[in-house]
Amino acid sequence: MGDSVNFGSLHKVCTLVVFLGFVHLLCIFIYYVKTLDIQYLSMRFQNIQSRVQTGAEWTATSAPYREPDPPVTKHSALSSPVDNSSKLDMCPDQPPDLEGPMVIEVSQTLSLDIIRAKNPELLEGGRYKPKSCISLQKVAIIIPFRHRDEHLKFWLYYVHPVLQRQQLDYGLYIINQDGEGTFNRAKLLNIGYAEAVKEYEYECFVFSDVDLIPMDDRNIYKCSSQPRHLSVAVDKFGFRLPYAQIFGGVSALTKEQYLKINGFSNNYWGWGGEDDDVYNRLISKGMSVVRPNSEVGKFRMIRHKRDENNEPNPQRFDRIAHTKETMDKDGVNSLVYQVVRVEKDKLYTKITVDVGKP
Ligand code: UD2
Ligand code: MN
Repeated sequence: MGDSVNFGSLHKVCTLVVFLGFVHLLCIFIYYVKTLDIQYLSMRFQNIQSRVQTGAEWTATSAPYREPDPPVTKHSALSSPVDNSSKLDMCPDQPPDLEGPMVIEVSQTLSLDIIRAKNPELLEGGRYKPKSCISLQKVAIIIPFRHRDEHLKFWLYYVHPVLQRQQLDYGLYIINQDGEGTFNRAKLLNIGYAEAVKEYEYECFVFSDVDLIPMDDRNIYKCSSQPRHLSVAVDKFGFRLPYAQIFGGVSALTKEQYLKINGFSNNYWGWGGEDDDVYNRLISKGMSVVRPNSEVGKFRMIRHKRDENNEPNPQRFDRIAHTKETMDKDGVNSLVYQVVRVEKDKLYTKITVDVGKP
């Protein structure tokens, strides 16, 4: 009897041991599956993060943004022995070679040859893309221009190396107004957009005055989920925002953001107002403006006098008051211009255009 009791308890103990062993194996299996999931999820999460950084996150009303391919697909399905780019990973959100604050001197004499020599990796037309990774964004930089060759040299000298350190896939477009008629900055910017999209699948457009040089390379020339104003602390304005709604200087819009506001007005002739009109457009379409902090957003404006044929536009206040009523008819959908000349240099694509008259 005693033996049979012992045997019974031994049987129970054995069953328990086998059961615990089974539970143990089950736990290991579940943990393993979960680990796989976590790795997969973290990969997805990194993608989502880079989409947020690239401005890919957007409201439900906008057109779908091209999501970067996950790295796994790139290695397996797309790799080929000749095409190295397919083996590359996406560039990191924080480019590794940034230097932070920079000293900007605008007193030395520069030649375009010196600047070309300093930027050996630039391709014809002021194009660049990093060799070691796939850029998070394809960016067209657009500069409205006329008779500011000295300023342009400083811009090229300082900003090209910054854009390369920022690991952008970019192209530089100088939109030069032909003739001596009244200057039209915003129309030149629209032309820059229209010409750039003909050349490459740009996703982001950075519109910059020729005289603004960033003083900190952490201010990345890229787009965000909302329109970005980059030149937040300009020396000329005592390194602070002159007013909260300012959108002039350097600003960045995704293609979707730009098209949503019908681009910029073509009807601001002469100095002023066109930047406030853009701000009105953004707000009226439910967007808001994002900015870097005033340390990262520091800029030097090269000193200059008011140019000839760019006198303050007396109509500007009246026009800004009616942005909402006019914007759907006045913009990239009503843009008319003539290309006079296209010059491809290693440092830039310069497009000389006839913008017409007021
Ligand atoms: C402010 C704005 C600028 C624009 C302008 C009003 C800032 C930092 N800047 O600059 O974005 O809204 O007011 O129109 O808020 N340009 C030429 N040749 C010319 C005239 C102009 O190339 O003959 C180009 C050049 O890129 C220049 C830009 O247009 O940087 C703006 O003109 P500006 O520098 O005379 O205007 P500013 O400094 O008052
Ligand atoms: Mn200026």
